[in-house]
Amino acid sequence: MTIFKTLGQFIIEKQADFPYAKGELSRLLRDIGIAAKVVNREVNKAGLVDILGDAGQVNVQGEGQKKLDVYADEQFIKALQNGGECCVVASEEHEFPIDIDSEISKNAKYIVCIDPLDGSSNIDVNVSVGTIFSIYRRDSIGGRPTMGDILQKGSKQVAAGYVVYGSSTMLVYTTGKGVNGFTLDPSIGEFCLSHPSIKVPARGTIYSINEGNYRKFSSGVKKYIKYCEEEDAATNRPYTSRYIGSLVADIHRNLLLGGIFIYPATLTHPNGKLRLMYECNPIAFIIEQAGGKATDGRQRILDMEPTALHQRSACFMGSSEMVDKVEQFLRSED
Ligand code: AHM
Ligand code: MG
Repeated sequence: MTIFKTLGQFIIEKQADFPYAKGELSRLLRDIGIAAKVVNREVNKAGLVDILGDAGQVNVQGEGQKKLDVYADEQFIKALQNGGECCVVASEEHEFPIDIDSEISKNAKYIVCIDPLDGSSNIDVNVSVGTIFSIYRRDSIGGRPTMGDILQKGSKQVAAGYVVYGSSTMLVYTTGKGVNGFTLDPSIGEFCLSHPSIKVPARGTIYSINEGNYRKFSSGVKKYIKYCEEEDAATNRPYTSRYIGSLVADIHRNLLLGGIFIYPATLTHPNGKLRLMYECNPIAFIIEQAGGKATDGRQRILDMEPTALHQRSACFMGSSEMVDKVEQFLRSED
């Protein structure tokens, strides 16, 4: 019988790698893993129980919330509140950060930014969705954490990860020492190490972009798409176009196979669509830790100075040579 290493065992084993090895970050990651299992259970039942469809509310982004958006948001917040290691949660679903000011969390040092259910427009049609999380350590000492504690650059993340609720459910995370992936074994209810030390190939043959927006792209992005479509045996072109419309699923595929994911600025979304704090930054941290590259077309995403919780950024992420190439086309616009 093959013995798998569980997420819990792996986290404890790696605890000594953390800069502050007191077990707090390990417990926080464990709490996120538990909430992911609860959300996974509900996502899996979708269609059988009354959990599909709209919740009838609109979130801060002006997007209609799905029932599962609301459910996932509640589960992650509850797990972080009960765990005691997190002092504040910033969620896509809430305009303002949620201050966790309780007896058990009074010395908590960690801040979690989360997109509880990413790609939720795909839920009703049984396409993969995900959770994305980003973890910071608070800078200030004493009192309640401030907005400045939350709005840290992506390079200051101490951990980040995503869960993809797909044909199998996986949790992939980094603490700045490489990227590891765990697959949920439903028979034992545990995430088990299945993808150790994930590395994204330096070049791939997949490009992922919503080409329906083609007319709204800049000339550099249009030229890069044309480049992807051209025939060239030396670079294996034409590349394959793959776009699910669930960031986590698109990134997960390109991380494993090699490829580029692009959500550029468009005429209607001049800063792109994806949110810096809980979509771009955590994914950029993972991509870089896997040896890839993540920029907004010019600047490293992890170096961007955040100014607002729900701010957006363009993103070009994945295999390093592919990101270099698209940046060449973008520079030619200048
Ligand atoms: P969400 O967080 O509201 O689900 O939106 C983010 C999603 C990403 O998962 C995905 O990459 C993107 O929106 C797709 O957008 P579009 O439909 O414009 O291509
Ligand atoms: Mg999202």
